[in-house]
Amino acid sequence: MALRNSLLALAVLGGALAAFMSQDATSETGSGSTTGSDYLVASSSTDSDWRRNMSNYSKPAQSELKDKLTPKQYQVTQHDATEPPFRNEYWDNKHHGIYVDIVSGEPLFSSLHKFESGSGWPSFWQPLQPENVEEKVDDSMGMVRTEVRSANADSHLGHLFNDGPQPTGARYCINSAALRFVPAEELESQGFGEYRDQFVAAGVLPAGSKTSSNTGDDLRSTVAMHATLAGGCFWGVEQLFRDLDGVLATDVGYIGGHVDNPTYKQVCSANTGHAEAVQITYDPTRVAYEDILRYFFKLHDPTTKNRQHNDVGPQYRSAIFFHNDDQKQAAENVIAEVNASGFWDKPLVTTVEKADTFWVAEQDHQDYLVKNPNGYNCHFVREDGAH
Ligand code: MHO
Repeated sequence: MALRNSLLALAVLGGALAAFMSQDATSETGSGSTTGSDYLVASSSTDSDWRRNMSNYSKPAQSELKDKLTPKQYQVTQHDATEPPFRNEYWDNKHHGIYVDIVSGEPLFSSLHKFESGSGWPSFWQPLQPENVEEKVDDSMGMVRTEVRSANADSHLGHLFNDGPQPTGARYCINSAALRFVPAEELESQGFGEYRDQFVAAGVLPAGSKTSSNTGDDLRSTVAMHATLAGGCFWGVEQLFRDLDGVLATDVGYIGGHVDNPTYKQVCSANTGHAEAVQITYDPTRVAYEDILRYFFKLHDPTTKNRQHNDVGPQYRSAIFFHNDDQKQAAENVIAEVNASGFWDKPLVTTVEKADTFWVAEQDHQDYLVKNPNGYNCHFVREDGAH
């Protein structure tokens, strides 16, 4: 993916975000809910149907769009409106999948490039299908910004800034109302099967579907990956991982139990089988999975079974939840390496478990120690095996 920084010069604005939020929010009507039924191109079933749909695409008449889109979708895509921050469908969507244009269905962005910008709008550091995301100078609102529009439907999508994370430094700040989300599991059935391998490579989808002979090896260097680790109270584990070089995003949640959608209270009861865990999204070109694990073994005590300091119970177990065979192998190797090093004076009790559903924890628990700097924290990085 070519770096887009050179194209971003016009978007550089001090306080652009604040100005964007205060000046550009329009009055909104309608619910803004984007469901499959809002999709104006029929769902299809083969691999690259979206390409076929786009090859002779013509945008529906305004009257039809007005009829089929919600008022908010219509205002955003056809009249360049901006929906309010935090009160839109996808700003905090942590599910994996792709985001397509609400009007045409052309693929635009991917959860594999989504990050938490704090802006209240869904934010991506690069487009999924760059030729579908066009840039245009926007000098409205007394500012010079880079507007982004979809190439086929010419929908207004949002704006592009240059204060995003590496590897691109770009921040595509997009209106949820211009998007429809296609869950990773439905890529093939909705005609976007060509993107499946990226989600296999990231450990989100299992390898070996009918259209995927690729294990994802050749894609691993271009997409973000997940590492899911449990090492006691997830507040402190998340806090330390957030700043590790190569980490793009962190989420706390529950994994490895037998109750769907558990609450913090249920997990605390120690009856659900879940561990408090951190799902780390990382850039494998900047940090290796093995190094994430080595750091993990320094920031918690992996020698106490079902316990981390004062916190006792299976929800506080030390565990590595692997997303693919390579991660499983790496976990076993690094555990053997740390045991052999004598860094800890007792053997590691860390379990290696297959990642099942990661249930994202309640909003209060996300970035807890950022919100509560004096909150409970029993995690620190050891330079030697001191307990
Ligand atoms: N002992 C801590 C654990 C918090 S952690 C998020 C407490 O009860 O506050 O489980």
